[in-house]
Formats: sequence, C-alpha cells, structure tokens
Amino acid sequence: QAPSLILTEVSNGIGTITLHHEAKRNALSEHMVQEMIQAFDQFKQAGVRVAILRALPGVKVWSAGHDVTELPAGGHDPLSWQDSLRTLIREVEIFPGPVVALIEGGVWGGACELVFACDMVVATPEATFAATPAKLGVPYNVTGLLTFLNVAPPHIAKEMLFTGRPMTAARLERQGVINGVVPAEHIGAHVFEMARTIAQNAPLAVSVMKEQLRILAGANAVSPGDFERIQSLRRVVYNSHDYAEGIQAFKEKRLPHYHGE
Ligand code: KGA
Repeated sequence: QAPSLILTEVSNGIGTITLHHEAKRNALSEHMVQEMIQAFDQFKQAGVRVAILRALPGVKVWSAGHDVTELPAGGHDPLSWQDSLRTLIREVEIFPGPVVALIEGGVWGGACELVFACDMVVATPEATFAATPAKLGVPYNVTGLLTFLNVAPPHIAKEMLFTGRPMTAARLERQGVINGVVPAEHIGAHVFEMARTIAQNAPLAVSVMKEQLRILAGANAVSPGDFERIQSLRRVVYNSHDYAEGIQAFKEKRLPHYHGE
C-alpha cells in the first residue's frame, strides 16, 4: 500500500486533515485527494461538526496546487467533472459542517481555489495565494471561476487570475477575502477556538445554513447555449499549442513560450 500523504485527527467534534507530502510541496495528486475524500467520509461517520484543513506547522508551501504531471497533455479537458481537484472541492462544499482552512506558506493554483472554497480561511502574515491558470495556459472551468467570484471582489479575482502573482494574506484580509491574519505561533489556537465555538452551536442549523448558502452562491442562471459556448471556448484553449507548451515547460522546469494559439 502506498504511504499516506495526509494525517488526520478527530477530537471533541473537530476533525483535522493535515497535508503531509512536503517532498512534492503537497501537490494535490489523485492519491492525496482520494485520501482527503476518505477522511471527510470518516469525519461524517464520526459526527465531526467542524473540519480544519491545514499543512504541517512552519511549511514554506501549503500546497503547490494541482499535480501538474497529472494534467492531460492536450486535447482533453484538464478540469472536467471527474478531475481530482474538482471532486475534492465538491466534497468540501457538501461536507455537512464548516471547513476552516489554516494557512501557512504559499498556496498555488488549484490549492488557492480549494482554500477559497473552504467556509473560512485564517492565514499567517507570511502566507501568499496565487491563482495560476494563466501561467500554465489552463482554461479554468465554470464552477472554478465562480469559487473566486464568490469570495473575492471582481477586480481582485481578475488581478489574481490575469497576473497569476501571489497575493499577500494582509491584502486579501483587507479585501474581506480571508477571515483573519494571525501570527504562526497563535494560529493553531485561534483556529481551534473558532472551531470549538462553531462545534458548540446547533449542528443541524449550521449544516443547513451551509447548504443553503452553497445553493444560493451557485444560483446564477446560465443558459444551455451560453454554457455550450463557454465549453467550446475552453476547448479551443486546451486544444491549443499554448496549453501543451505550458504543461511541457513545467515538466522540463523551464519558462513557457506562448504564441496565443
Ligand atoms: N505538481 C507536481 N509536482 C510539483 C508541483 C505541482 N504543482 N509543484 C512542485 N512539484 C514538485 C517539483 O516538480 C519537485 O519535484 C518537488 O515538487 C519540489 O518542487 O523533486 P522533484 O521530483 O523535482 P520545487 O519546485 O523544487 O520546490 P521549491 O523550490 O520549494 O518551490 C516551491 C514552488 C511551489 C514555488 C514550486 O514548486 C512551484 O512553483 N510549483 C508549481 C506551482 C504552480 O504553478 N501550481 C499550479 C498548478 O496548477 C494548478 O493548480 C491549476 C489547475 N491551474 O493553475 O489551473
């Protein structure tokens, strides 16, 4: 059996998932994602009321995002319904209790969306957040962009998505995108205190509000025609030279050369 890439713990109705694959900078591989989904299942069975998603204390990289080596080479949708990142984000959204992200270090690409999809986010002052599809040439998917628009003001979401540059925790807190910035030595206690407060409240009321907020946040009507148009535009991107080049350049550890086709 392959070694576990996460650690889990349950105590007093609070479940913690700790990403633990520092050698690959906690990239969200299929293997790690499957383990996280299993952990959420176990938390449900154990009656966990609040989940905390974190990396080991002191890490420089919280997660490097989608495992780029697992993205299809070209001609296939890299963020289809069955993709591991998409599956994990749905799992966080439908988990019956709040999921709180505790962030130390850099958060990249799909991991940035994962963190924004959590119900609350607390980070250390050194934490940074980067949305990277434009760096790699990836056509981001519809629900993925909605995750950004649901938590960030449009200008901030666009700056993140168009530049791909890491944004500081302080700036995101000012914009109301994350809930708080707490120094590393206090962040664990701070997040656990928040989790304990939620866990003492009425679990049914909390989980039904979470489900209502999820449905309301996704209540944008897109016509079938518009949806098919978006999918066809995305198809142009993942069929392009630039998409294949972005993935290839990452694997060869070099800068990509983009032509816009
Ligand atoms: N996927 C697969 N492997 C990765 C990876 C990733 N996202 N990020 C890092 N690795 C591997 C890397 O290839 C190396 O493997 C090891 O982790 C350590 O990385 O030891 P090996 O076999 O060579 P590295 O680069 O040496 O670590 P570092 O110098 O500490 O730098 C850390 C960062 C995070 C800055 C660097 O690894 C990096 O830039 N990673 C990629 C970040 C990124 O662009 N992620 C976005 C992925 O795309 C994504 O999520 C989507 C879907 N998107 O943007 O649309």
